Amino acid sequence: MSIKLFDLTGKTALVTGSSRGLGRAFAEGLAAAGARVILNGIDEARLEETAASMRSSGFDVLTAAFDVTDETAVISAFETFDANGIEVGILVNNAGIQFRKPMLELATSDWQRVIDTNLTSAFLVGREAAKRMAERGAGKIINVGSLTSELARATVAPYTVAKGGIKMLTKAMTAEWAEKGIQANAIGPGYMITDMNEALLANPEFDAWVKARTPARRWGRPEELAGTVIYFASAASDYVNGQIVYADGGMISVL
Ligand code: GCO
Repeated sequence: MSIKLFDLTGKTALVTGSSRGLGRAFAEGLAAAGARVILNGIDEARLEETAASMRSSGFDVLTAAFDVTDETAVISAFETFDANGIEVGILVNNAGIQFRKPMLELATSDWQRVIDTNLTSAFLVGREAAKRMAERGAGKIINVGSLTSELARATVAPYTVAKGGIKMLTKAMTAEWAEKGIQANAIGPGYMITDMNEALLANPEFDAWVKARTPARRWGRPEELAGTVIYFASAASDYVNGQIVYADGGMISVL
């Protein structure tokens, strides 16, 4: 008997911020498990480029360009899904930006921009998805946290606060939506090899610190997160709610 627990055939997954980086890795993992994936971002050209690449791998890919921080745009996007008979059964709230500056020098506008993109967007998109999931009595929401959901690092305060909020938003979603058949959980990636971390990877001291501070003694590769997102998107996690799983080489578990 082949295990169907992790099979996403017949499911549609929306992954926000998925034209590159972790979002693209999540989309590719879900597609490989059988899901139709909807790529999201604000750069239509980049979205189409990623979609074409994934389709050449045989994946079923749609694109939806909208700004996840714009409530009107989010509502309109889901109305378009409705009009086209597209049921988002899996949502990965991945969209996020990084902005590194000490708080004493941080402009409020930069603080707000990070909070809006990394946290409020998860509420805006999550609310629209959950309205429809609740009607169907089923849904999977996977929020993307961070090591900074638990621990702070100097110069990334708004990112840290947003990611801490992602952890608690996941629990708030559980408190209100688990009874509606929606499982909300989170993934906490460690230090991953992505464009967002390019400056850190290029910094020999920071690179050495990550390798010394991580029990696995290396940075993570985005594709190494696919298994966790498939787990949370599949029937294998139907009785799992409000959890955050750290895929971080062990960093969060040691001093
Ligand atoms: C930073 C990094 C981190 C990692 C990740 C760790 O500046 O410290 O960008 O935020 O990207 O979030 O989990």
